[in-house]
Amino acid sequence: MTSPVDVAVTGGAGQIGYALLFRIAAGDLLGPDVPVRLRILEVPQAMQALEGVVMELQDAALPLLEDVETSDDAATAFSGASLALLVGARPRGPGMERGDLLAANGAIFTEQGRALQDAAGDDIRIVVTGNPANTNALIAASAAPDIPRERFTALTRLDHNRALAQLAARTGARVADIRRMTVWGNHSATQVPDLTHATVAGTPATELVERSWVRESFVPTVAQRGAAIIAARGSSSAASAASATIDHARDWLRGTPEGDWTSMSVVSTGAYGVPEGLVSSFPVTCADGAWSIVEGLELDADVAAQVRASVDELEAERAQVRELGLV
Ligand code: NAX
Repeated sequence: MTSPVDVAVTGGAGQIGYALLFRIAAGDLLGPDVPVRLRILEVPQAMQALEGVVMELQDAALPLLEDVETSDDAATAFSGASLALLVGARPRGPGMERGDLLAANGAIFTEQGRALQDAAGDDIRIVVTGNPANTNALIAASAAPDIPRERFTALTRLDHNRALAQLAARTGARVADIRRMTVWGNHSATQVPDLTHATVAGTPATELVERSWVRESFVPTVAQRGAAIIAARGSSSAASAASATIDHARDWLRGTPEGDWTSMSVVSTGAYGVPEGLVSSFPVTCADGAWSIVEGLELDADVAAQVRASVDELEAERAQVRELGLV
């Protein structure tokens, strides 16, 4: 057994939190030999519900779970954390404009960025799941100038996993046979699921599926999947979002498999013409706790145009939060 790792999770009383905390405590993120201490942040009005979740975590008697601490104070929750999964966010309420949503979340992610800088461990790595995830990550990073930029990431792994599932279903392959799927851009309806570099059991995906299917079915199905889940389930994706958050953090910490890559929203280095500093989704490989963007891919003309549109949206979001003085 190695020493325990402190993992902070925000929004622990929410529906993603309910799935995520148990998966972490079961060892799905850090591995079967690494004990975990959970540090959960919630808003004061959700602390009672969170106590119920903590009772259930105790009742699961999970051998790797060393300790659970809860707090409604960000610096207390993030104290000594090596990993922070920022799930809690302000949802869009009735009559709320996008600008109001950015402002409400801006306040949350500014405060949490500062608290991470003040209290988290030197090895802190941050995954933002709470929406608008990419811009929330940008805001948190701006509030924590002493934490290296590359430690702030946002979740597009759910979109990546949805793309894998759609291609597997279309080709009759197993998800495990697919390599090199990519999601570019923003975690929003403008996201760009891209199978042009993917292989299915070693065969290029483009040889197995029609271009018309990609354009008319694959891309819109993946991009609209969140809305389809809400329509069917009456509430938004939760277990799959938790699972993707685990996949993202696990691959970052423990590495992507040889010959494959994943999709993560990371601070742009200027690759593929994405303006430096924007938090955008790219194909990345991970090793030794660090990610690197897969460089040098040829972008299909359709994909390149869609990536430009998604990146334009990210730039517009950045301009809005700049106006609000958040970055
Ligand atoms: P819920 O509303 O069920 O839970 C959110 C929880 O966060 C609540 O318990 C709330 O009290 C808490 N919270 C709010 N502000 C907080 C703060 N300042 N500090 C700590 N906790 C706070 O939402 P849930 O379905 O769990 O979704 C959470 C977030 O994930 C939402 O922003 C949602 O839009 C986003 N998603 C992101 C996805 C992605 O792929 N990036 C996919 C799934 C999901 O839609």
